[in-house]
Amino acid sequence: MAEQPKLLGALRSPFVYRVIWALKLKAIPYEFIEEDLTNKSPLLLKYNPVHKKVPVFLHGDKPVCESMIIVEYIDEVWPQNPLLPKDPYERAQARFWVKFAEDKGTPVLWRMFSSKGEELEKTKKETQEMLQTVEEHGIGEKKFFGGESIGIADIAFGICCLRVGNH
Ligand SMILES: N[C@@H](CCC(=O)N[C@@H](CS)C(=O)NCC(=O)O)C(=O)O
Repeated sequence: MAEQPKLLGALRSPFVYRVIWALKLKAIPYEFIEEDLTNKSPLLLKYNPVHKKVPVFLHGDKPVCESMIIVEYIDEVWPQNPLLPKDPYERAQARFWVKFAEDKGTPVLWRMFSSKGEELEKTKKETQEMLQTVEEHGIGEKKFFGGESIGIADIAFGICCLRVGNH
């Protein structure tokens, strides 16, 4: 039997949940290794020497870093319950919203959670505008970004809800 993949993570890291969700949606058994980010393990430093951050996905002894790159990798290796559409144009659209989540969605929301006073009013407004953009142009009348089933853009944005849930 092939060795289970391993996920180096920390359950307080929102980025790690993207990988957990992808693995769960595809019903892939894996081993979770909890990292102490205040005292990083030799395993983390070995497998993510560039950023030294979680998540790191270990497939055999091959490490993959960066949450959304890991999600795409998992989708390519385990094609059941696909997270990216087959159609090239729809794939481009899904990647557009993943990039939007990375560049704009999560940074705007998290700035709001850590701001106070006047800055909070400004970041609240930015967050409302960002969410309105997602509603109008990303999801529209659909259930998920890609239509009727959860896809890669939903996974990218999902951590916004996690953050909300933590506050
Ligand atoms: N862009 C990365 C971000 C990962 C990240 O920021 N991970 C944090 C935990 S939330 C981390 O490992 N921080 C440790 C550090 O900065 O030293 C991804 O999407 O995987």
